[in-house]
Amino acid sequence: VFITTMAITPERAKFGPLLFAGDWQRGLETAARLGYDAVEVSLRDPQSEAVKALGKAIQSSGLALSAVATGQSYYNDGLSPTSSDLHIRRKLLDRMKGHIGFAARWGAFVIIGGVRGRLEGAAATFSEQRERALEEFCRYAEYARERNVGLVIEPINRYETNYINTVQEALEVIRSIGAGNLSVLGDTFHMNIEEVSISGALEEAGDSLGYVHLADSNRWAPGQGHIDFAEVANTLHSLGYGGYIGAEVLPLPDSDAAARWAIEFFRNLPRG
Ligand code: LER
Ligand code: MN
Repeated sequence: VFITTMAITPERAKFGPLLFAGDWQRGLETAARLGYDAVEVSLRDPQSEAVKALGKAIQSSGLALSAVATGQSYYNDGLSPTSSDLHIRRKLLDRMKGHIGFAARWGAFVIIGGVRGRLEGAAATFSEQRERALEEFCRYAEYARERNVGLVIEPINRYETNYINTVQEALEVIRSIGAGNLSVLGDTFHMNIEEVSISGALEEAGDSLGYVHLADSNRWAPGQGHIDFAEVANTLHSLGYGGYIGAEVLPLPDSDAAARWAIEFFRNLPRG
């Protein structure tokens, strides 16, 4: 059996697939009422008052915190680990340390997804930008390891970023960094675009699969598009995966319906 979670955010985000954006009280209440085990929160500035209040509310909600998503530091604030500007990389490192500290209170994961940014400018500079990003990931991993926090690297489709698009690439990055607290986040929406086979890619990740986002082909709740989630669930069972499955979906037709459809769908997935 999987552990269910739902992605929400305390702030309006420049990133679509988050439920109850800017209304996290209702997000938490809804997740608890529908019987989710946990919530995943997308945070911008971990030192903000909103995040402090959110932390208290999660603690009293009875829900677990599954993960902290970090992409808003890039989407909203342009902080990227690829940047040649040390000041930007340091500012992002401080943010990531804050996210890791927040996650540590629940033993939650921290996601390295959209926060990677994009390789920009002349193609000749791409490899040094990538190298810089990997060095930053090393710093995050080291800080997280000291706090028993796992980091998950999320392959993201080519229309959103131009590096680490596939599970294969994420595994190579994990191998080259060589930290024991790094694993892969498989998001079915991205995998549907990038991978030859979703199940094949999950199998490739194998023991390095740390976390899963389930969204359908159109990024609506699972069941609203054409991904074969029975096959996905059976593959996860065959891998012995018993971790989180998270609804990271567009708030369509609205957040309430998407949250309800996702948990109902999760409950009806084939059991291992
Ligand atoms: C985040 O989990 C995600 O799936 C990406 O689309 C973020 O850019
Ligand atoms: Mn995702």
